[in-house]
Amino acid sequence: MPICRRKVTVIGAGNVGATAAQRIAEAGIADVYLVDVVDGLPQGKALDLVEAAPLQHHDQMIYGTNDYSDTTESDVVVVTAGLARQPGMSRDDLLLKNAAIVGNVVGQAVRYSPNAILIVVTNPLDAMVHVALDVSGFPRERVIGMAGVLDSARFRAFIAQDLGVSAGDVSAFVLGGHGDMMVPLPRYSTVAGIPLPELMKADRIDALVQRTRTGGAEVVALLKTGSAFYAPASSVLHMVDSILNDRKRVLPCAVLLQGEYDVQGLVMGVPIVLGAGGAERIIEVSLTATEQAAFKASAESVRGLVSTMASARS
Ligand code: TXD
Repeated sequence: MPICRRKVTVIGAGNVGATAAQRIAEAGIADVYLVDVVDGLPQGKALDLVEAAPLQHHDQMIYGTNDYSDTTESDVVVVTAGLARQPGMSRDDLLLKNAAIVGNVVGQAVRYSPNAILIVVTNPLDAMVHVALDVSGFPRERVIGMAGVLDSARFRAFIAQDLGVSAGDVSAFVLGGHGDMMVPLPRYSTVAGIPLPELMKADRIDALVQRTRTGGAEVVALLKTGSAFYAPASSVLHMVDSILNDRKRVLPCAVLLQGEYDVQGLVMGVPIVLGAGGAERIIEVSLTATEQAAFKASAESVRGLVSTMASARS
């Protein structure tokens, strides 16, 4: 496999971060710097991944560190650091705790990599993209949230299973904020170019849409401890690959809207062209009145989180 010495930093060596590091190194697209606040954790996981390299046939380096100066001049920084919700912790508690963590790690990372593209993964996703935008001072093109790639992969997987067709032939379209408020759009979802409503009855589509909305919770309920990480890590790989190889893939990602979709100053999931410049273009599609209403409701839930963070600061 060809070797590539571009540099990707992954902050947070937990389930998503370590698995994303593995995927990126094994894809042969960059060396990976894994960072965590816990001493030994990123070093141990990096060492384990390095020891797998001869068997996985790649020559990428994976370094573990607690020191951001090692991450100097990263091309891409992926932020997965944060806490999961603990018993007794409200969503707002998680919001404020993770806002503090994301603010801290982004501040340190951008000091050493002022030209990097940031991919934010930590939940609540859309709100954490706002924190990363504020702290980094980066233009919106270089601060991008990962959620839509995962949500649409889930929708694709469910459609493929239901129809008994290859998931690779299914293309799905999901807009809006991450979580329950996401807006899957069946009429823009296709199987080998055939619109989904041609292939599936409305009630079946509705069931898959609902399953997609609660896709994260379904995994959490089964695992009992922790949340999904294989598909989230694959989603991160897709985004990193599109950036590093300037593929200009059209992917649903969370970016700051400045008038697009009639939304001003809020981070929302929309289709973008993702290339070497980051979010190079936002693609606007026409929405029906119902879809527009669902998108607005999703935007309002993000606005609520942003104002909770603002009141906590003042
Ligand atoms: O679609 C999406 N965006 C998501 C988001 C899909 C899956 C997971 N999603 C969220 O990602 C999840 O709700 C969490 O907020 C993050 C990370 O999930 P993960 O499952 O990887 O959590 P872990 O395994 O608990 O790992 C978090 C790591 C852990 O090793 C901590 O020690 C570390 O984050 N951490 C820190 N690292 C560096 N610096 C600081 N301050 C720090 N605090 C915690």
